[in-house]
Amino acid sequence: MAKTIIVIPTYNEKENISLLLKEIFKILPEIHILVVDDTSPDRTGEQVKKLQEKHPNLFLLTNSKKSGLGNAYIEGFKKIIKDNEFDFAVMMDADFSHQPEYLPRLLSEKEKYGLIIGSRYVKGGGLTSQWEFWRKILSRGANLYCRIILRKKIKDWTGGFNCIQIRFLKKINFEQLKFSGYAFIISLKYLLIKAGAEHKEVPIFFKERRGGESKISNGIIREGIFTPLKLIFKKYFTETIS
Ligand SMILES: Nc1nc2c(ncn2[C@@H]2O[C@H](COP(=O)(O)OP(=O)(O)O)[C@@H](O)[C@H]2O)c(=O)[nH]1
Ligand SMILES: [Mg+2]
Repeated sequence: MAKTIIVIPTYNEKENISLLLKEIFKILPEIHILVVDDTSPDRTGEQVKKLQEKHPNLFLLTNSKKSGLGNAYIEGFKKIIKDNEFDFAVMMDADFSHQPEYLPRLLSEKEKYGLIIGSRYVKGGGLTSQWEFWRKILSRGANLYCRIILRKKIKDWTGGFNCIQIRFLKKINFEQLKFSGYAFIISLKYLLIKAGAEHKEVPIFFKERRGGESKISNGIIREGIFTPLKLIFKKYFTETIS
């Protein structure tokens, strides 16, 4: 039977992680979950360990230092590929911005599409009104910019709530994905589609995080701005030179 694992990167999510994990297992009791924690100083990892006693399908991967969201996903994906037990991987934040009740919808056509995107920018989707104006503009602008530069018909490039067929994940060279934040998510979607994954966007409403603080930084925003250009330059040069 096809098996699915949800990968959740965490850094200082002690106010959210236990509640989130319990809620996911309530909705999908058979699901597997891998939390990738960068030794959060608030002891997020300890909470996961405690829940492991009750949930045998809950795994924890611990990195020794904070290395960014992208690195956490890469570590998680490498482990899943090595374990060779799963067919689908879901990417999900720990802060309730990605609501667990959307999981069944996100997973409902997983056999049909290599990449299913939980999308804020398709009909029926939406975004918290609590986001500051600059964050809304940045997100809208970034997505428009990616659509123009990368020329694929995705509306939500930066959204991190996605379901991926692992057979496509196996085709990706993770060395090309050494980014921390939005740049990682944009590049991953781009490379999955280049590897042959068909995509579909399903609407989600993105909520403000429940507890704790965002880790978004100027560096992450800068990286998000330059990476689509790098991707397209790389494509141009490899296609014209080879
Ligand atoms: N392991 C790990 N997780 C991270 C890191 N930075 C952010 N995260 C997690 O990635 C998810 C999204 O981060 P968040 O700060 O909410 O970003 P935002 O939603 O763009 O404000 C959350 O689950 C964070 O805990 C990191 O350096 N390492
Ligand atoms: Mg968040």
